[in-house]
Amino acid sequence: MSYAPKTVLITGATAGFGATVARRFAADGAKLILTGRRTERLAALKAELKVPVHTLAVDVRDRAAVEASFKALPPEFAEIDLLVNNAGLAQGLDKAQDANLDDWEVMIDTNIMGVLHYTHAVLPGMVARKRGHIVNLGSTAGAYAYPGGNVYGATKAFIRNFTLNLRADLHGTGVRVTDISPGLAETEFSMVRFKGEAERATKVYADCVPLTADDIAESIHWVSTLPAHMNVNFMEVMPTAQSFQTLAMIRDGK
Ligand code: NDP
Ligand code: 8X3
Repeated sequence: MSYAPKTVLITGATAGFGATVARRFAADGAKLILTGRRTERLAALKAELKVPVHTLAVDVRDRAAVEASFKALPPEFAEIDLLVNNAGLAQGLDKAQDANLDDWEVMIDTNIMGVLHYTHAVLPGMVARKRGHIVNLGSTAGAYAYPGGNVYGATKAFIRNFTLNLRADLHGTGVRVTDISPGLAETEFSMVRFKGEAERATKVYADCVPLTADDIAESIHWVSTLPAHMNVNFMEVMPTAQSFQTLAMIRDGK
């Protein structure tokens, strides 16, 4: 028998995967808690969706704000069945030796600390209720190194390892945990990575068929609606057009 989470919290619901996951669970009639920094987009999504929506205009990096927003949850939204730790970003594609330390800090604070802030906030309730599910957005970048991936890839490797460690700690509680690791998917991701350089961002998806936000929303929906006895630990999804290259070698000094 399949399972339907009744209350779903999605971080980073103002764009890309997060907005699409919100629409997917709204189609099921779930109550939604949606977060992001762009308040006008949160308001527009709330107006669009025909289900109860509670918005939290919170920066995931701000531990105190995340904690306060949980304490202030209206009672009808307090019992969270599914947390989708989606908010995240890459900043820059420079090699480590040329990279900006501020960019590294933003990626670590968002992709690692943001996930920890939300995970820490939902776990006590999920464990007490003996049900719940945390879906973390990893990335193929966490498994396969590429030039310029450096800290972004390392934050996603953290997600993979943290997800498995959560599984170990949550043994016997009934709480499920999943790492969904997409490959190349067309969202606002590259616009953010390249700090608004539209031409550069568009080239990332040119002349190929990348994943879409819908593809990943369907994947997240599938793992989150499986019967309670099934836990997908890790799911890696690539566009068919994407695969692997060989290891690099310097030959004759070139
Ligand atoms: P988008 O840029 O389209 O969306 C990112 C979302 O994260 C936005 O809603 C943004 O909201 C939110 N966000 C970013 N920083 C913060 C912050 N400090 N506080 C709160 N919210 C924040 O990217 P995607 O949808 O593509 O990415 C979603 C996740 O998927 C990320 O974790 C990304 O690393 C991962 N991923 C993406 C892939 C891709 O190719 N697109 C592939 C693999 C993984 P706002 O700006 O309003 O705060
Ligand atoms: C995003 C996918 O390949 O741009 O996580 O790093 S990639």
